[in-house]
Amino acid sequence: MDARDAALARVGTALDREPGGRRGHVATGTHGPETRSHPLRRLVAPSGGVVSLATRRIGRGVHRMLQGMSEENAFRAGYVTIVGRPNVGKSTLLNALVGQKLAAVTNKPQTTRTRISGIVTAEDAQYVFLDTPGIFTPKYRLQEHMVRSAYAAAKGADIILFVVDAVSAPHEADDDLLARLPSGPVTMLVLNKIDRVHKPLLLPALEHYAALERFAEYVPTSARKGDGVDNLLAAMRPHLPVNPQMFPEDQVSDLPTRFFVAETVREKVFLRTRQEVPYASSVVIEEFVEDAGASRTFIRAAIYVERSTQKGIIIGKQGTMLRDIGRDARQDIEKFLGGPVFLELFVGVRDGWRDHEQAIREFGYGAL
Ligand SMILES: Nc1nc2c(ncn2[C@@H]2O[C@H](COP(=O)(O)OP(=O)(O)OP(=O)(O)O)[C@@H](O)[C@H]2O)c(=O)[nH]1
Ligand SMILES: [Mg+2]
Repeated sequence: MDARDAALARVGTALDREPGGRRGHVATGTHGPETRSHPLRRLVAPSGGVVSLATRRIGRGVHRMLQGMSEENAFRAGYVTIVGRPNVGKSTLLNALVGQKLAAVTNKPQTTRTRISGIVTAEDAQYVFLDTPGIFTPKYRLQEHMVRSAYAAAKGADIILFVVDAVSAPHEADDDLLARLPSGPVTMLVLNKIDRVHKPLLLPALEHYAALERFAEYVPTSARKGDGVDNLLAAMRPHLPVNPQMFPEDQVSDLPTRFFVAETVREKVFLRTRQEVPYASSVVIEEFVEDAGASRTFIRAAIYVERSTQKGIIIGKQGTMLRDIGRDARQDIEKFLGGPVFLELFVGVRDGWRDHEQAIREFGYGAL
């Protein structure tokens, strides 16, 4: 069987797998859907900063090897970068894989601006996922940073999940993007949004990708419905390197709580505004105080836009828009933190910040 036939055989298997079905080792132990959907105060690093690699349980994988267990059963851990064009469902997929809302999701392209980590720990593997900004041709400096951060995350990955939208696949722009991705990491095709396509119509797209002989696996998913997500985890495991666990099993990201709070506010701005306004917006957490006595968290956040006309739009008539954004965001933040939140929002203007290196860095988008 040549490489193309082998790829097509895997495509057949991918289509035969029942969406949502559970396969093998991934479905066992601590990693049932029950545990993955728990609310999350335990998930992220403390609000103060990035948590360093944990040492707890490090060495377990090595230990097992020494005990003479086969490679197949050894603990595996590695980095999995999720890449693709804007709006294909990368962030929805990250959230589905982790089992909780981490990344902002909207129907507008270019929602994600930085790498977002999400960690899944199973009995026999730890997956450190990196959601990335959609890759496209950048027009201004912020977009250059976005695209660069996506490529950088792909470069350092053990596995690349190349996500395409089943509705438009196969798409020339996807092929161009694929050609620009590093060829080192194992690359898997994720054909997402299959809930929007009649199943037989997926076959031509899968055949197109099989003919490229580039992918180790082909996994159809509906990230929105959670279909195929467990298949995807199972398909990834053999491609992870044999490694000890890198993060404690209850840690869900290495990003600080503040980051997710800011992203929640930005998501609401994206959802409630149109045209240039969402793209000109950025959110900075100015104050984050956990008041143990009152058992509530006080958060003060600034929404920055580029022009005073945009400021007027975000505030809205008699402040109605800002009030709605604040209410939507507070509800999600309370779910995320698992307790009551007092959220104060204000709006500031930073002229043309998307083209200013210093502002881009201040807003947290210029790490690379
Ligand atoms: N029908 C359907 N819609 C989906 C699915 N996955 C994602 N979407 C929708 O597609 C839109 C974009 O989803 P995102 O997860 O933000 O896409 P993204 O690739 O992260 O986009 P960028 O961050 O802009 O690159 C949202 O409206 C999602 O609800 C899916 O499996 N089925
Ligand atoms: Mg995204």
